[in-house]
Amino acid sequence: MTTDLAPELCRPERNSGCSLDELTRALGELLDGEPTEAKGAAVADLLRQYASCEDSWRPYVTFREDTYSRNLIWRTDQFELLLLGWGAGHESPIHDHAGQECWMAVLEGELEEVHFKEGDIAPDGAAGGLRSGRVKAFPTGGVAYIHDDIALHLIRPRAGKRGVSLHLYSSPIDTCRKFCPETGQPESVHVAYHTVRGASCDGTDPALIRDAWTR
Ligand code: CSS
Ligand code: FE2
Repeated sequence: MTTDLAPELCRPERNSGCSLDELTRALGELLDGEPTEAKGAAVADLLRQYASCEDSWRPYVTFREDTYSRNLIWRTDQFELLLLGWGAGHESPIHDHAGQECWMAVLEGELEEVHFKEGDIAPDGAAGGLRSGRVKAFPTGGVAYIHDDIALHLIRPRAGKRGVSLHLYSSPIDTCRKFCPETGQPESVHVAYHTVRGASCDGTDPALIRDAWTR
């Protein structure tokens, strides 16, 4: 583990007893071993249950002017649990999920998901544009699932209001592709955290945090 990182950004030795930690423990047990459809359904159930009756996430969410916030709750080699704080008018880029599975539970507000498909690459290598697909709204308590075989997507809060969502990626996503909405041209981007369990890490190299949470 790296030593030059503030202790509050390192993975705690023990779970604190907050019920988000109960959720991460249950998710860890469930996601151990090979992924199956039954496990996927059970993950969605756990997230739905948490979203419908818990607000232990509130101390960990942040909001920013410039973009939606990415707040790390827990990370192992198998999965990553993040809280995202969406301000009114924020929107994610159109992006993929680096071959990983993504579940999103809405904890506050209503979030909209727009699907996209990549067009065929031209013989000269030019991107083939994007075709937009279905648009679906997820109310508080709703759970969405996506994988690259299903679609690319973008996420945004609805109705000029803010929103909060809980994201589970299995495995963690450190780099993904974002797509130009006009041309469909992909670009590889490193993703970063704004906070780790409530402690700001703005300006900290995300690779240091990943190393500190990898055991
Ligand atoms: N994948 C985006 C959020 S939409 S699923 C992210 O992690 O920033
Ligand atoms: Fe996404």
